[in-house]
Amino acid sequence: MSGKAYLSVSNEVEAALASGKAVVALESTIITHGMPFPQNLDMAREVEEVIRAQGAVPATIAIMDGKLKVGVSGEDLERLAREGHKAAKASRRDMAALLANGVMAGTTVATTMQIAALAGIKVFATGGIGGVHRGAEDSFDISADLEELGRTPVAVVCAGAKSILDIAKTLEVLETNGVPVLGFGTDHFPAFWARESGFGVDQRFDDAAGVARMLAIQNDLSMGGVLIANPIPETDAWEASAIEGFITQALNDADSQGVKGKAMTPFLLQRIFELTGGKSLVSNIALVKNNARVAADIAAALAGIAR
Ligand code: PSU
Ligand code: MN
Repeated sequence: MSGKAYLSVSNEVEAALASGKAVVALESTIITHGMPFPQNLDMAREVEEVIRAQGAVPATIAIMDGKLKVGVSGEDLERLAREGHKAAKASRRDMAALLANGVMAGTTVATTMQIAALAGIKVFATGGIGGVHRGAEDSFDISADLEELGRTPVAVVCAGAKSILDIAKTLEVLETNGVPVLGFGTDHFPAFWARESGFGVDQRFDDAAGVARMLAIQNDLSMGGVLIANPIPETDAWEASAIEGFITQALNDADSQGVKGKAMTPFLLQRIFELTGGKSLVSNIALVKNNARVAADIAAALAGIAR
């Protein structure tokens, strides 16, 4: 049996793929572990709306009912949102066990990329990717997202990496793994809530058509994933210095509570949400919607390139 046998693709996504229409994959760990209920459900619905408004088809991806679901129904979206942290967080290594046991799981960037590739989806929008954690020289905590980006041919539109991570080391590992880091309308690699991280990107593209040309060539060269860094809109952005104190506090709290491994990123996000009085979440939702819009435009441009 091939991996495709575990896919459950919605009729809408299947029809879009069959006719060569633009499709944008969306992850679900951001729903189950990245945001509290009910804002997570509102976000998931709004992001799908943004993609539809651009004329593309959204394909939210999750592991549910023993299937790799591509394009979850409104009902399933609500199940995921309500399940929250009680759902599993599916990284690449967890997939087979979760399918075998029929466990509901949000899919991380790594797992969503794998499933999108299985389904034939080339463009994926999210908020921020996982990366090399601060102190990784001791903890060895490096997200599987970085390895997946190196091997799986899906373009991931994100707002860079959060400074809960070590951004310098994250960019180094991306280079080692052969992942192109493109700036969408920027020369700066963004830091999620902040538009600049102090680091640059490899190449800048100012429109979706340019990115689509690059992706077509990447595909011809049989290369892996591409990271497209799209900064948070100005109106929702924070100064890096304004958020740094909250990040430091959250990291200290994680340390004193002994938080480790896959619980780390969700813990830090929740703690920063609390410390900012919910304001980090408003920005988080704004940047995901902005990424969805750009991803839809890139998917449409890619669909328009005659192959
Ligand atoms: N960053 C966010 N929100 C998220 C995540 C990261 O701002 O929800 C999620 C993504 O699904 C990402 C995962 O792939 O966390 C990375 O987790 P880890 O660091 O355990 O690999
Ligand atoms: Mn980790």
